[in-house]
Amino acid sequence: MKRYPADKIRNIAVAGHGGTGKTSLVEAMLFAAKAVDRLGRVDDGTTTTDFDPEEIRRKITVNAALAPLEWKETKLNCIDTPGYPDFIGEAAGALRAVESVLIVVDATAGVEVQTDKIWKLATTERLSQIVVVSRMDRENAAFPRVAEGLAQRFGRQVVPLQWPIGAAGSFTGVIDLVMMIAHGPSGPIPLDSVPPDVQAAARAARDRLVEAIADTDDKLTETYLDKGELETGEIIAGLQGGVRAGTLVPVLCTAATRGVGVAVLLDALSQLLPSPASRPGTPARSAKGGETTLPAAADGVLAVQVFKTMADPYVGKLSYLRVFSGTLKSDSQAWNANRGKAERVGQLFVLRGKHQEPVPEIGAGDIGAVAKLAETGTGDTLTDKDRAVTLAPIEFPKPAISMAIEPKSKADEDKLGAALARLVEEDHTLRVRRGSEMKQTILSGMGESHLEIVADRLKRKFGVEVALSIPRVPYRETVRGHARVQGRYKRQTGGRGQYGDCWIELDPRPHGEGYEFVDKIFGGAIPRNFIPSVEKGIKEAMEEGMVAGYQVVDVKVTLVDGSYHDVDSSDMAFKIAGSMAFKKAMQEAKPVLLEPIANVAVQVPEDQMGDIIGDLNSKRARIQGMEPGGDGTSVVRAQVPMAEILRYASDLRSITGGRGTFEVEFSHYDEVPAHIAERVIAEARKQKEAVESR
Ligand SMILES: Nc1nc2c(ncn2[C@@H]2O[C@H](COP(=O)(O)OP(=O)(O)OP(=O)(O)O)[C@@H](O)[C@H]2O)c(=O)[nH]1
Ligand SMILES: [Mg+2]
Repeated sequence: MKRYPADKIRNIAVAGHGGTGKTSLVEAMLFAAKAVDRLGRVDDGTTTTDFDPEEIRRKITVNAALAPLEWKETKLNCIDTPGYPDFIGEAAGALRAVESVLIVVDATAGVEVQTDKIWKLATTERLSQIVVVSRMDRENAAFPRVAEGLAQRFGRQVVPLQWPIGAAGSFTGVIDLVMMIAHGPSGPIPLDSVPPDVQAAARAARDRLVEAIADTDDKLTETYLDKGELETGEIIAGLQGGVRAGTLVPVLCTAATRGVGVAVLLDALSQLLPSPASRPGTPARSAKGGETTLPAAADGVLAVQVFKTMADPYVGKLSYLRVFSGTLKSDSQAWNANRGKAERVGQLFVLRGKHQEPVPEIGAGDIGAVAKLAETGTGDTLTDKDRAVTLAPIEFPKPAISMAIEPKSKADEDKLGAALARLVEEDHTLRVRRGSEMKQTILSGMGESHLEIVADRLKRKFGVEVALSIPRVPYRETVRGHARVQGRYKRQTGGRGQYGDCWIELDPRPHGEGYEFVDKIFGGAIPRNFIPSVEKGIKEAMEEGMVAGYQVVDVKVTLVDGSYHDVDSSDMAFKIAGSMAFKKAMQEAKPVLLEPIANVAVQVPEDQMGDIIGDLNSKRARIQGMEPGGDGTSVVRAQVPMAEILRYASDLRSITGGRGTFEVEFSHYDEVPAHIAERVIAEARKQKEAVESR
């Protein structure tokens, strides 16, 4: 592929709700532009952008993938993104690399949950938008209804640029409302050949389009009010200006798998969307501390951002990058401004799906890839060392769900840590944490499918087999009462014996105040050098717990008395005595189980509030308040036992159809109600027996 200057490039993320036909549309665009010579199909696993085995098996997009194509003197760098919420992090990365988003909306379903989310992201990132109503050939496809729904949801500036000829099985083409030209299956057809009712609908839609264009600009408004019409030249210029400024969002329609409307869509993308050169420039921070704006100039300071990293056990890692300014050359040196390290840049590629085409350089405004960067991760800036700049970091959504991950064998265990480290590097919505208390490795991600895919990847890419399970709750134990007991350890049969003896008192301390040890030994009832041994024994017993094997917290232990033997007493004997005393004291001092309580904030559409509160109540929640969350949503705050919300991401998704979001943070420990404690204790006993019988 030849090199295009910045003003001939359009960078476009294709985004939208899951299953709306994004991948099929990208494939159809590649085919129409002759970038591929056969039209792949999602259902056959043969598309360019869903090339990963996980995508082929599930028939959904999991990874953002590149699909550059050439169309009438311009290069369109399309990025196919996943629609399922578990993989929205991929869309977040892709949106950073582009000026525009093509939002795909299904012709039967209309605006859906993920449409809203992408719309918000696109608006925050100030991207130009075009909507395409997809799958127009399906039963019940209804362009007018979907277009009206879009305008109601997002405003009147979201307006049809085309009118469909027919719908469902008889969808055969589109009328371009600017030129009033009909496009049939194989090129322009006379407008008169279109049924009269379609012509009439198209004329009415044209009036709305012209009005919306006039609205975007004071001068156009004046002309329109004067003449009651705009000239074609004014309409086109107004359209371009409005789309570039984000004040106008044209709506088009396609049936990608049949190739209807695809060429006209490509025309619109190349004519209406901004080029990197037409944007005001990219904000960056210079090494000296000042803010600058970088125009997309090939001879400017180098500013390249990695927006996606793919771990590959054989090729090493592959970094997807966007050049914002300057020119990145193959086999060169660059400076990683985030890590303050030099980076060797190897062979650069233009990437289409998994197909790599080596190129000598990638210029400002363009997108490409490079393998085996040693120092650079997603979000990092590569720049010139002596004029270093840093681009704003990419914000990824926070993980919503956690699972415990366990290797299936010893061999798996040895490889797991390194493999996880690689996957975390490629996926910024994934976190790994070693839970010290429960001795489990905890994997956090966007949803259950996300974590299942991580498990698949571990196996396929790194040969590591793992099992996922709900994490164990870190219960704790404490006491409510007082006890005074003796712990005495005595072995005196032949040879040198063992003798240790102590008296302790055990008392509760307020929640969260921890453990306290008080030494009240006077007159040498226990020699000073053995007192640390007694405490060591107590602390070890505390780790093991007494009620259900959980760590004991918030207790005060007072060492009050004891006795020793001149020859037989030892560190070991006093440690055992301490441990015996503590276990006995726990039993006598009314032991109880504590559980972690979380502060939870759930944001949902107002009309779903009742369902959410009902569900929270069934989870032993204490509702603390409600407040408006903006945009027709409410936020409910509650304190909920951690044990009840381990699968809340899935519960919330099924109650709200994906409209709800939530945040959880640890608050404090509280006593487990008796009937639930019984269950936890029984469960712990069962597990202990299972371990012992192994
Ligand atoms: N009838 C019809 N079906 C289509 C069309 N485009 C896509 N489909 C089908 O819709 C389903 C989903 O298509 P995809 O292209 O995978 O949708 P997607 O938006 O990429 O899905 P995700 O990436 O998983 O969000 C597949 O079964 C496609 O064959 C179309 O124009 N007409
Ligand atoms: Mg897809």
